Amino acid sequence: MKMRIDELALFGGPATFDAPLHVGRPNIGNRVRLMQRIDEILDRNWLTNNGPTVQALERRIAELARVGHAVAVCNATIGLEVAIRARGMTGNVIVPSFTFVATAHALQWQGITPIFCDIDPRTHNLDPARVEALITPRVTGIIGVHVWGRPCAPEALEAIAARHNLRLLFDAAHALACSHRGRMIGGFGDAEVFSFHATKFINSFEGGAIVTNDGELARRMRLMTNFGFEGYDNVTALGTNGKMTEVCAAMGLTSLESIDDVIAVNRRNYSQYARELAGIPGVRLTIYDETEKNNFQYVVLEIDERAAGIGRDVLHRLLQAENVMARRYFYPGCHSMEPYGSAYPRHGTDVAETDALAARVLSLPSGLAVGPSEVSQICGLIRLAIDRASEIREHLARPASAAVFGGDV
Ligand code: T4K
Repeated sequence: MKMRIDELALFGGPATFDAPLHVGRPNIGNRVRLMQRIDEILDRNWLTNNGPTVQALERRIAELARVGHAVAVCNATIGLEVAIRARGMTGNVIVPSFTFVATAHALQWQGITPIFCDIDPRTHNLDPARVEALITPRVTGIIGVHVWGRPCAPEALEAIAARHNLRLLFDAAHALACSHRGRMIGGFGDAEVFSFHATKFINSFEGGAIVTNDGELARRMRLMTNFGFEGYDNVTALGTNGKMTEVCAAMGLTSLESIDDVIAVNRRNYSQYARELAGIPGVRLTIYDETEKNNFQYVVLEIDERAAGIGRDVLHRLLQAENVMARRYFYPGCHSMEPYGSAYPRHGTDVAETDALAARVLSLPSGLAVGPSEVSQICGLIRLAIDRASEIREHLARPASAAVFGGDV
């Protein structure tokens, strides 16, 4: 454990970890089982197009999310695009700016303008009061995002959508196996979309699922993911290719068999981070409601520069130099990314909470690739950095240190 700041890699010391410790390292399930499934797929010679492995995954996801229907897709971005189109969203749609850019792109890709709404800094999610204030005659829907798997005010958004006759979808990319007031995420709004990207706690290499309790909507979304084909030679609707392959479904099913183990490890890592970071000034760990189901996939800090003595960006660079590849999820807000920053420059004016949060957050590594020793060392580095913040600032102010540091903080 490093004790002095001249031992920090930022100032020329050796990195704490020999290899990069990533955020979102894939959790690999039972390899033997995965290979068996892949063998079965090859033996069947049925590789995609609603094969039996995809159907099994869909049943498993519907069961887990306690919904009537699950439509597997090749990734959550396509899943969002399909749900948006199937639900008939047009014109303007209200979304948070504090999200992965896919939420906004899924709209803009289809010529729908995302109206960026600010968040509640306590939940990191859309602030329902602000959503209502943004409704105009051009707004046809709302997409809430359950950021970090924490529910995005589902009842409040459902009430707003009902009051104004708006469509309501949830980007549930982070929220598989999470609950809200005892109900599983998946059954809120018109439909919800999970991601099984490699970096998600359950993965199918790439993939996702749209879930809903609306059978007719599910039927249309399924058609859309397969070019609109309703039987051979019969195209009945505009569609795309959003299908999940059998190999991806095999990975998804195998990954789901380890779900309890992955959640247990995530939870253990999260609790250790909470214990070992407790009391460090200016460092706050985003909390989960322990009375609900959580997947604990994201370990997110908020750094208050005034209290900590150093800002999030200095801490980020300091950790990266140690091979702790912490990430600034989600920075910057979508409103300042392209094409949004140029196309809708004024949309950035009412998202002050988003900008402030995006400047404070730092995601730390967790998952099966991270154990107690790594968590301890990461917490030790954060504690050292903040205990010695004024010396670090002084060091960084020196021209030689700025050169080692890269000079862009
Ligand atoms: N909505 C929300 C709220 C989302 O967070 C996402 C995805 C979506 C929608 C869209 O879902 P998908 O269409 O992807 O199903 C990553 C993921 O690519 C993205 O899926 C995820 N959110 C987002 C939060 O994180 P990047 O651009 O930061 O990925 P990248 O390549 O930097 O990888 C992240 C980390 O994971 C790195 O530190 C390295 C590590 N990694 C990554 C891969 C792919 C591995 O160790 N192994 C791997 O195979 O977006």
